[in-house]
Amino acid sequence: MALKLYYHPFSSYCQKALVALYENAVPFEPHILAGPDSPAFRELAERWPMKRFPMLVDGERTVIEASCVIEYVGLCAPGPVRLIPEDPRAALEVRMMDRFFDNYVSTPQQRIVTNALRPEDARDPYGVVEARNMLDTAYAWLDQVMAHREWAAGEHFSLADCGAAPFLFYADWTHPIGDAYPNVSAYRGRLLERPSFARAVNEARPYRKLFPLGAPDRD
Ligand SMILES: N[C@@H](CCC(=O)N[C@@H](CS)C(=O)NCC(=O)O)C(=O)O
Repeated sequence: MALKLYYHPFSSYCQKALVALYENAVPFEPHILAGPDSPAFRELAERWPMKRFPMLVDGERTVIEASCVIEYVGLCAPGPVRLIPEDPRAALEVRMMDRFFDNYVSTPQQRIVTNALRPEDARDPYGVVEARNMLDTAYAWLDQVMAHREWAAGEHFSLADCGAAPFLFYADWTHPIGDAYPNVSAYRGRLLERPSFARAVNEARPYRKLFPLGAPDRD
């Protein structure tokens, strides 16, 4: 039975899962979340009341959270690119970097974007300042880590890079990395050249007008 992925091509967490699927050419049935009235969205809401995506369905089993979707795909459709190393200590480094990108790059980036989508009188400028400070701290920390690494957890592309790719992509649009963090910029460039992520970026191109801060004319 085919794996069903409920997703939107422009969503960063969905791209995280897509990169993993594309890395190993895992076949799946696409269920595009084309707005809250679409059949795919209704099914998402039935299976997962938080209505967050991506969501993977394998027969009776529902898998939520992009990291868990990637772990699940690695178990049920393992391919040549092993996204979570077999060695538990190496796997811990991968999961630690995966948490870093979710919590300290994606979370503040989404906070800034969500704020821009709110009505003017419900905005939270202090929250945006906090989010921008967190991104600066994250970039500075990551710049030191990436000084000696090709990929987030070392020499092999992993789960952590699946999330880093879309999160740094959109973080740079939201709060530019600039020249201050050359190792982060170079890493973002390597991620953009990775065929799995390049494919996800291309598939999302038609939706750039949805970016509330205005998508820059690059990438
Ligand atoms: N912790 C979730 C986060 C998923 C998430 O926030 N997805 C966004 C799209 S990038 C979403 O569902 N947004 C819709 C909403 O917030 O209602 C994961 O790791 O998958």
